[in-house]
Amino acid sequence: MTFGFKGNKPSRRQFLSGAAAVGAGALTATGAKAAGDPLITQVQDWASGTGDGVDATPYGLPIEFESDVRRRNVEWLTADTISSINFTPIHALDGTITPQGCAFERHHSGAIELKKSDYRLMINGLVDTPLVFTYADLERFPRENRVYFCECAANTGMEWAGSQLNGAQFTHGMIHNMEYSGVTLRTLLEEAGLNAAGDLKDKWVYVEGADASSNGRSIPMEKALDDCLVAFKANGEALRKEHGYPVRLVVPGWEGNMWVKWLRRIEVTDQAIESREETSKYTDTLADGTSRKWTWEMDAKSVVTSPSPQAPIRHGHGPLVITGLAWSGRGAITRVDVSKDGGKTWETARLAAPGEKMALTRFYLDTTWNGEEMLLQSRAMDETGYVQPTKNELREVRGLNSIYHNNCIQTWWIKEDGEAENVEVS
Ligand SMILES: Nc1nc2c(c(=O)[nH]1)N[C@H]1C(S)=C(S)[C@@H](COP(=O)(O)O)O[C@H]1N2
Ligand SMILES: [Mo]
Repeated sequence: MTFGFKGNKPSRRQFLSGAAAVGAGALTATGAKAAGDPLITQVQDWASGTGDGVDATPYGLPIEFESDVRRRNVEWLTADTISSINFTPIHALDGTITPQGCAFERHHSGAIELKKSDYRLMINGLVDTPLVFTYADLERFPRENRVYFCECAANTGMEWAGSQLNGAQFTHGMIHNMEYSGVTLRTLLEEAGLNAAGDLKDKWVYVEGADASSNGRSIPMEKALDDCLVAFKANGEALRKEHGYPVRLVVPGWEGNMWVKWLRRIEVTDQAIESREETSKYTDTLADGTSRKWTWEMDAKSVVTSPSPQAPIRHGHGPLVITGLAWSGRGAITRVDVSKDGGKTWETARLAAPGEKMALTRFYLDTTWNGEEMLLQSRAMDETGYVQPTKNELREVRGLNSIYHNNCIQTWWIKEDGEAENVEVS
């Protein structure tokens, strides 16, 4: 059986006519043939006996054939794995939700093991009543469910000076997108009472984690009261240890560093703390040597996840699905364009679903490929009218000293044999 694709618009009739269409010169994507294929004509092992019973895997893992779909790190990036990062295999995923088991991790002092029964969350500082919550206390506040991406500000940071890492997992995989269940930060702050803080306009909250690094960050009160979540579930189940079990902070659209894991303390203050993580780190040195700081929002960005260096075209000529992800820390993605010629011409991609605020959006370009080389790019636009910049546009404003907040357009060179390589077209 062969899909009877003609051009790039398979109709239901063509699917039904199947193998018959092959003779009519339809594009054959795979090597499967109806006649004499033992996978069709012979009884296979898996049909000759029974499979596993229901209790073989009380908690399921991916099937062995998918064992390549996993987090990976880049060994030379950091001195050890305790203060390091690994990357989500975005080249192999589809849809928008990142399974926890392969969602990137970033730790400053390793992933700690903290039992729910040992968990305490303190709110102190300029509040009416300092409070300490247990895990069980948190479960008694009204809960919300929301899907957000979390992107490390260093995502794509290695690509500033030129193309470097060969794979979407490594260039763009410091991101995950999950459905969080938790209590709004506003609910907890109001429980402690904010009258003591006076005018909230110039107030801050300082949040820190229970790990040795504490990863403390200052967040303006306006954001804290707007959409931050104190989350204890992701994609329906408990957070994994590496993502902050049992409780992490979710700071929609803002750099991953502020998403404090193993959240232990929230202090209301009248100024920013100017902690390590918001001064010597997570600031951007400009060409004149000064630094940008308080660069909280993640600008609109996108990447083609397939085809890409780790997901080359293996199926020969004919129908090709180009797909990727787009996101913006400033709201919803409204449009994604795809270029096959390094940005000279653009086609508007199909969004799998209308963009959601501060969440990943999946895009598709259903097209035809006949072995021609492509310089594949994608360009995201968000509801503020912002358009994802080219590398040169970004360098003009930011110089060459930056690491963080690189949201430039990415290029994959697709070769005649379908292999792909990270190249720079700026
Ligand atoms: N307590 C604590 N929170 C932390 C960190 C940390 O090391 N300790 N790393 C931060 C950084 S830099 C990022 S990018 C995100 C990563 O979240 P993840 O490990 O769930 O992907 O967590 C942030 N929260
Ligand atoms: Mo980060």
